[in-house]
Amino acid sequence: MTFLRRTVIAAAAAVALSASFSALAQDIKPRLIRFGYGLNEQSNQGRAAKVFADEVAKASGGKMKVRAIGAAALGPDTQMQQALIGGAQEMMVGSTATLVGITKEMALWDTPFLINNTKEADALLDGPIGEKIKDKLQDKGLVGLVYWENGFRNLTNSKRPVTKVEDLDGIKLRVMQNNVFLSSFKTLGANAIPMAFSELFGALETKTVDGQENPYNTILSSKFYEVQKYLTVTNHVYSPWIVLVSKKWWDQLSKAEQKVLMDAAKTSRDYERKDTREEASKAMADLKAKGMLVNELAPAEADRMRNKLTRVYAEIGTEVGMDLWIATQNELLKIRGK
Ligand code: TK8
Repeated sequence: MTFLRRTVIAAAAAVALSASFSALAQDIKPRLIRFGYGLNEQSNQGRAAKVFADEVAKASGGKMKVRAIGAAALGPDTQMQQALIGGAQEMMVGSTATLVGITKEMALWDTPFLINNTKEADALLDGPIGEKIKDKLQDKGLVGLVYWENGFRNLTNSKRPVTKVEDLDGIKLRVMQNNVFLSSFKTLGANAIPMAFSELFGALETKTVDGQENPYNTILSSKFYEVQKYLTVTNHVYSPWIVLVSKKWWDQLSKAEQKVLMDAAKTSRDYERKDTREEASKAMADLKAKGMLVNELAPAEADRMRNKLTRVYAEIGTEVGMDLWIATQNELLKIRGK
């Protein structure tokens, strides 16, 4: 190849490259993205929201600005979901459990003892079942980007140590605003009371409720140890969070802008799961140091709980549809076989 020919090719390549860069740059407009969440800034949710905001800024050359707004300052999950559907807010992250009223298939994630460990959680959520459920949101005006980890839920209360299901009798227990949770804990004998997360600390403090259930991370970051004496390690359900976008707004974005958000969501997901798991692995010792009395639910007692919940399993199957229910069991067998 002659020198001239090589120079011409190199120049042409440079022009093509810069053309595609500027096309990309034109495709990214200044955007303000209000990203709401329920926990405080010091929580795993808050830290990951910041990672998401930083990634979006970096990838868009500072044009797309994420304002991460925590502590339910934009309202509890259910209110933010409606704001997204209406187009009054762009993004949020929250519990899948509060979405069941909008997309009933989300109830799958509320199934007690469905997922045994984080490896199963990642494979199920990021695999075909998780995708399928996420896609159902589109008809309802929401776009689900990725699942973050809320985590395995444990039980706290201010009354007594819970070592067997009978100990739940009459305990006023806050549950998420969701029929599966309500039904599960009623079946186990608690006086289950649905309530938004944003009201929970106050309700525990004034003894409007005696207890609640959430992953270690949240018990720590929301300072529930200040108002709860007993922690029972039940791991009764794995809870995901889901990063949501208003579909009304998403549909106005260019492909390049959508890609910025999707890539940043994936980066934040990977960061968030790692951070959450690290924090959770140390949290029990932290909570003991804060004065909580911790006991682990014996496997035989967990089995007794599971047996009591047979009716609830049937209810979830009906709610999410038998096809999805069976496909999930099969997918889990596949994951476990690996
Ligand atoms: C935070 C909630 C929370 C959830 C709950 O907004 O409500 O108990 O576990 O993480 O989504």
